[in-house]
Amino acid sequence: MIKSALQLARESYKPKLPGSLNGPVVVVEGEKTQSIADQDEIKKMFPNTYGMPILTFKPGTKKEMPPVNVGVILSGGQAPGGHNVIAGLFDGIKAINPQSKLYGFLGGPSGLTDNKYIELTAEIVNHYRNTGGFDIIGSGRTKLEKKEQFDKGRQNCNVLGISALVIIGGDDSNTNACVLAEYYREINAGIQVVGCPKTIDGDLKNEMIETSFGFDTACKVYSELIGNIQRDANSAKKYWHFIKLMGRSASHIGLECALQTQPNITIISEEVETKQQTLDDIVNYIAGIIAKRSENGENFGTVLIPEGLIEFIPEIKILISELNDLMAAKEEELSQLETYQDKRTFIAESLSGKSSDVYASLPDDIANQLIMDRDPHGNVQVSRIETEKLLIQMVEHKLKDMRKEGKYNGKFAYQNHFFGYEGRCAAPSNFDADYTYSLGYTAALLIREGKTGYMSSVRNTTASASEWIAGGVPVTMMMNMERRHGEMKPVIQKALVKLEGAPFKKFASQREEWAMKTMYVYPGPIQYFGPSEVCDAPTKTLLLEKGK
Ligand code: FBP
Repeated sequence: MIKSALQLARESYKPKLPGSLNGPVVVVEGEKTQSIADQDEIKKMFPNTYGMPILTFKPGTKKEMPPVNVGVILSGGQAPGGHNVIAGLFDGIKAINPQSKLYGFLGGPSGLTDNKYIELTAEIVNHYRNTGGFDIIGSGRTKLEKKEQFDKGRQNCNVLGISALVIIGGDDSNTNACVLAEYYREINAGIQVVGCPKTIDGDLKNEMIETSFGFDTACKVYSELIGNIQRDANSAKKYWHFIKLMGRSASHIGLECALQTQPNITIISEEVETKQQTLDDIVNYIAGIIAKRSENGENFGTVLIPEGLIEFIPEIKILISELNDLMAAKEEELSQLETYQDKRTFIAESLSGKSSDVYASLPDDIANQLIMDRDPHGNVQVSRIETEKLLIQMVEHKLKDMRKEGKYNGKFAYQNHFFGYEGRCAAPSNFDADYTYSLGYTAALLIREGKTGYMSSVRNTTASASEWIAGGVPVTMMMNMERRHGEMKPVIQKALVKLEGAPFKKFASQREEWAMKTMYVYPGPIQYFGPSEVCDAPTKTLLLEKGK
């Protein structure tokens, strides 16, 4: 592989570890825990892993330990820093005993059940330190949830002498990791399971998990791009740029990018849902700002749109839920219809009156995108729905009407963009490089202590790395019961944007000014070498959440 000069320079970067991990450590057990809600039900479902204490590590004396064989799995969407979790884990288990081995299951969770793996040697791991991507072993979205899969996984681990698995994933993958941990405990399989919080979407976080890895880098990449577009918009003064940003459900990415770049308009899905705003309300809001800016001769601007928005608009949320049920119930019939038009007609006839009207009102592209296959977790693949184009079309219509009524006299020319895949495999920022290496190293320590059903956790991340606190959080602590595919299930609660939280409040207090005045910020590219205030700063979201 030919490496760029930056990659070569980056290879020698030594990620920082929490101060307490720079030498031998002992584990400290905190208070017993309980789930955030539905305690009785969750306790009953996880009799072996419920209620365990929060763990931290403090300096101690070195223990002689036998070697340990560990398997690692990357699950779900790519997020910058995955390779460093593996590097930290590798270094951590070698520190336990140099004879320890790390196996990487290939292509995501299916690698475990299909017995597809490689041994991750020092040579391989060194090649990937501080790089973006998940290509070291690949990732996948197969769900690990059935007993047969668990049993196959156990057999495959037994052959390799694997006594611990580290699953690097988002809320769904970590929920499944916890179910696996519980099952292996119940049957005395002798395999521990430890999770790591990953997702660029930033929606796997809580009191004990300050942020998911990858969010920092991805937001910095998108903010650089948004800043560049804003500078172009402010130079040419002729386009409105509609920019859709990844984030399957939560709008954390959109909010963070707004805080970093101060665009004219940002839609936050959680606000749309709370205020029960319709598609028309959103269109009127955008068109209103466009018209007002045009009065000052400013026929340009930026609009940030979270990719999950479509599922938060009340009438479309109901439509999607009906579509999900309908597509599951009529799978056979639908598969026999060849064209989208046939499928569309069939669906429109089968929906309830209100949803049928909403579906009929959508442009063909969007109507077709809404009936594309769901992902393995049953979710609509929002990255394939062109919400930004839908809004452009509707805003254009609205402006035409406003012009007829004498309420608009500007020029409306637009460009559309979607930023998602551009950021997911970027070289991790220093924050993500350090954070992920620390998460991997901490996972190795949890394994050394015989722990299972825990998520690796590194806290106090707005302080300098030497003050970070490494430990483990029982996954059951983050769970509640939610309806999934018609059934109540124990799941890790997804962290959506809180309207009463400091990041949203800060944004809400400034958005009107950003809308009318052109106050763009141009963050520029991620810096890896240079002054700490330029290279190491965490996201604004994290700083605001920590009161900084
Ligand atoms: P994870 O939750 O698995 O980390 O993935 C998040 C994400 O990047 C979303 O932002 C996006 O909607 C989705 O993955 C895209 O999925 P795919 O990679 O399957 O196209």
